[in-house]
Amino acid sequence: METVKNTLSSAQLMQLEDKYGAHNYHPLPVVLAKGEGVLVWDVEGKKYYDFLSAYSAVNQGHCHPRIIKALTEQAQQLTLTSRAFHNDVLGVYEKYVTELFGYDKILPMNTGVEGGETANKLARKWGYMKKGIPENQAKIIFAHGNFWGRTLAAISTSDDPSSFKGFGPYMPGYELVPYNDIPALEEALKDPNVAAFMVEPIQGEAGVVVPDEGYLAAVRRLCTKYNVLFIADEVQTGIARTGKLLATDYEDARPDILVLGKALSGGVFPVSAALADDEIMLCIQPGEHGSTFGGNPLACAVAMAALEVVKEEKLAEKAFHLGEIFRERMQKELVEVSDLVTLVRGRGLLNAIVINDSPDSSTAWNICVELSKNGLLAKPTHGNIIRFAPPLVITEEQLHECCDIIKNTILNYQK
Ligand code: IF1
Repeated sequence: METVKNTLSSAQLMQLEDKYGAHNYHPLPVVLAKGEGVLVWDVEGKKYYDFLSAYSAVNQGHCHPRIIKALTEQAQQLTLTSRAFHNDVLGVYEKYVTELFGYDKILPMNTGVEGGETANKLARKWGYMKKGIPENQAKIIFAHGNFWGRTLAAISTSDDPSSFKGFGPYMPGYELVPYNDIPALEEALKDPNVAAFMVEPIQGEAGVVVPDEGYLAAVRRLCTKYNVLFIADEVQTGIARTGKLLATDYEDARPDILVLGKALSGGVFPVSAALADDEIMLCIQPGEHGSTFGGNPLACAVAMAALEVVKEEKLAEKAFHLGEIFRERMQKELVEVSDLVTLVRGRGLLNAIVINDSPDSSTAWNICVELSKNGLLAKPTHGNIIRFAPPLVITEEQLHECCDIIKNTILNYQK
């Protein structure tokens, strides 16, 4: 059956969204109709480099043929059984993923925040069953500036009013410490009721905040010292985005619970997971956690293909190398030249520039509108920070072309 070809204009489609859709986003005025690799096209056929990658879910590039093939083949075979029964894909996927990341077991879910919620439940259960924390007294520590999703638990750990304001009351049992502050973390972990510390190896939403060298290793050491679980939220930093398979691979910092999402499926299907060893994972007994779609055959087939692409196309190595080129060019051609850009920071192909204006100014937004006119899509985070995260399949030549677009757009920008 032919797919219905859209005949509406961008303006008409934006009007439909405005009239019939919740206003829970403020997108750039661009209506996309096609994606392939690092490129996307709008309804009128204008081409863009995608420098957001759906918030690092499309690391493998839009509509990667290998992943789409896995999707379409499995979709004609079996898509969903629920976990009331076994299926012929789940066990194969579980073996593949646990061996790839080096854990005993995986608990498959769908969205990133469900992966985080699963990690929180595992940590609490482990706290009661293994650490001896009194019932309902377990605490989980988070860092200021954290973002792990939009559920009531996730916003209960947030210190960003745009995430939590107006949605109370909040989930108890959470405490915050400053990010990248080891003494403050050690002080918090001394509390015997602390079950876990959950942290992003690089804070994405906070504006690609990279901690000091050694921070992750110190987190690992302190969690071991105080018998606290180290939960790494690698939903955005994982799957080769920062130049290693995992951002925690940069240091001796193996998490006790690893949370994955986004590019685990290459952006083709919602797939997330929590991985842990038996001592933690087996604290959840049958019937104590799950989800209708968690671990469905379609998700498993897509995720295995998505991970194969990461390995075979050496996307982590590419991200590492191209990220160095990107930051060097931004440093030399923008930071050292224009007073509009104060710094560039990031690892691999997860980078951001900080605009020299107040967080509530519209400068970063306006620059992103100009960038879109010049054929490159990016979006500000936290007002004055612009994140640049292209699909990891971008070529060196394309990266240089995009650096030219970014440089010229910003140097020609008039406030
Ligand atoms: C939105 C932000 C990014 C995440 C980390 C878990 C999740 C996310 C580190 C939850 C999700 C998304 C959510 C999306 C925009 C985007 C985002 F700006 F919101 F914060 F990437 F930085 N851990 N991040 O970044 O995964 O449940 O969404 O699958 O909510 O606007 P999810």
